[in-house]
Amino acid sequence: MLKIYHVKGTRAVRVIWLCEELKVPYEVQVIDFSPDYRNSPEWRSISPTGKVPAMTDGDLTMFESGAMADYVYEKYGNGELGGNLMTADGALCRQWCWFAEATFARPLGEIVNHNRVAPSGQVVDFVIEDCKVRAKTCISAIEEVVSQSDYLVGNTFSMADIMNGYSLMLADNFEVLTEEFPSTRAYYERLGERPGFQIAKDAG
Ligand SMILES: N[C@@H](CCC(=O)N[C@@H](CS)C(=O)NCC(=O)O)C(=O)O
Repeated sequence: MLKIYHVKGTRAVRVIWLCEELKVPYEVQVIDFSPDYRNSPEWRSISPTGKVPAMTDGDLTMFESGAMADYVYEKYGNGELGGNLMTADGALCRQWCWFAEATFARPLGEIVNHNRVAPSGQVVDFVIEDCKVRAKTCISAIEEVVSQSDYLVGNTFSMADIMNGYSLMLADNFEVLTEEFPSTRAYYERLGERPGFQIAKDAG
């Protein structure tokens, strides 16, 4: 069975949510998020940079939430929620999946990291503001699409919505998902009604 190493609110939400949508059995192993544990040889043997999430499936051990989602989809998805990469819809789905982590989550993660590593009193407002501007550019890209369709790839819910739903959750937490983006807010609320997202957000 899939084992998803998790800490509440981390990118493991994506993988748990996908498993819920696809009805793939999984177990959640909550780990200690302290720097000490994440630097330990035990955790580094599973996740070499000490980050969360990670996942095992039998002898296979993986890190990177997007790769885990791809694996779950390819192995257990029966073509649901991702389509065929060699079709336009399948290609756009992968485009939005990569966008969610490589482009959209990046400035949001930098806000977390900067707040965490800057010595007390030395958080640089400009850095935070710049990250917020970059995140808003990403939300504008989403806004353009979801003002015309229910989901990121037409009107069919897909893995792209799971990957970006988590990034929007971070954006909402950082108050970057503002009233400037009414269609994205409505889209995010639509995603929030899905039981799989609720279960994944509450897990851990
Ligand atoms: N690209 C990685 C990012 C993993 C990541 O940054 N995870 C965060 C939690 S959501 C983390 O472990 N942060 C602690 C750190 O960076 O030291 C993925 O998608 O899995």
